[in-house]
Amino acid sequence: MARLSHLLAFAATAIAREITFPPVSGMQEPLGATGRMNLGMDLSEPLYSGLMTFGSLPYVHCLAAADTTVEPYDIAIVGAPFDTGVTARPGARYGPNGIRQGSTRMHAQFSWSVYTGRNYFQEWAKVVDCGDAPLTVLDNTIALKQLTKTHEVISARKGNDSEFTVPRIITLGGDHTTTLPALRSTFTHFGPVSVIHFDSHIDTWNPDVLGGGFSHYAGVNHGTFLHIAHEEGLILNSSIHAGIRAPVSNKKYDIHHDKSCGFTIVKARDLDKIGMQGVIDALKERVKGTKVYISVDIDVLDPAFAPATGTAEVGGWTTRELLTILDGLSGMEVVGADVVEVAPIYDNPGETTVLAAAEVVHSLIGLMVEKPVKGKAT
Ligand SMILES: *[C@@H]1O[C@H](CO)[C@@H](O)[C@H](O)[C@H]1NC(C)=O
Ligand SMILES: *[C@@H]1O[C@H](CO)[C@@H](O)[C@H](O)[C@H]1NC(C)=O
Ligand SMILES: [Mn+2]
Repeated sequence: MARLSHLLAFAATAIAREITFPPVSGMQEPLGATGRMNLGMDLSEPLYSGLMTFGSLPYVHCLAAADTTVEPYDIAIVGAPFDTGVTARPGARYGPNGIRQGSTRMHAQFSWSVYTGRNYFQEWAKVVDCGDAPLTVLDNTIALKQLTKTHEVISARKGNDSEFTVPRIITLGGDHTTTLPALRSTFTHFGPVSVIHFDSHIDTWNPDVLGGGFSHYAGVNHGTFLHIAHEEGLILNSSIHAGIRAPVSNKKYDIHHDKSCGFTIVKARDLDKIGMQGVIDALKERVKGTKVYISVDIDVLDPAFAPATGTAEVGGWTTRELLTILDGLSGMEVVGADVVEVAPIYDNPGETTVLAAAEVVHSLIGLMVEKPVKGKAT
């Protein structure tokens, strides 16, 4: 009993203990060299609070009605929530906001690279988030037209820079079908492009092979869009895949057909032989002298690094390897880019996939900032 009363007495003192916070006036000295932190209460720049945009970039209503004045921008992020063109697990319609969620720790004021010493958010380009394209889930034909129109509208707005007047777009997918409207848009402003296609699958399948061949509608999907882009004359025969490892459906035909669509292949395990610099050199050599579209299917990463995707294939690259290869492409004329096939519902509590996808987007922004490109306005 004596013991118990002892304990109770101890508990009483513990409860009575008060934590005294310093007075708020103690925060009134400038904390940062810029004085930005004055009062410790600068509420103007949210970090994982407020309405979510990619990297807390300013939101611009890029799709506003034609007679509305929209503030100019140079690089636009736009979401393409579409996943009804998949042949395996669906879920990429939630990719755009998943990638934004993965970017919440990224901030324009806090993005100085320890590798390059640069902060791509604070150079010549005004980078904005346009939100998502409104796409119907009930009819792919209509949805892809809506996305084509979205790209048309966003790329036809004024650049903030007076010299490089055609804004470039980075699309957050969406399944890989969403790259087709993006390529139609780059064709309008920049002509045919070489595609650097990071993926575990070739995605040049003939619609008659992948899609059953029973309707045109079925033939337009996330495994055939590069065939269609080739057919429409949107891409050059100096295109290249990187990270390929998934099996093909026909021993000879698929690979032969892939070549005729303008592609060569760096396979996933080529990295073990030629190293990251070897891969970078192969990509640079292939697209030399042309304008480039970079499409990153997140399934290029091993499922250990990107489990949240529709058609996962083991034996892929690590996040660090992919980022090193992407950053190694600096100096290219990148006229459009995307990160696709992010299906957040399969992610883990550590948000492995969306964190990787957001950093890939950051690298793509970097490539665009490093090399401004002149396009033709419409
Ligand atoms: C946009 O253009 C204006 C006028 O040229 C310039 O002062 C401003 O710095 C630009 N904004 C960004 C974010 O680059
Ligand atoms: C690519 O196309 C160009 C122009 O049509 C042609 O001259 C060239 O031989 C082609 N290259 C390959 C590798 O097919
Ligand atoms: Mn793909």
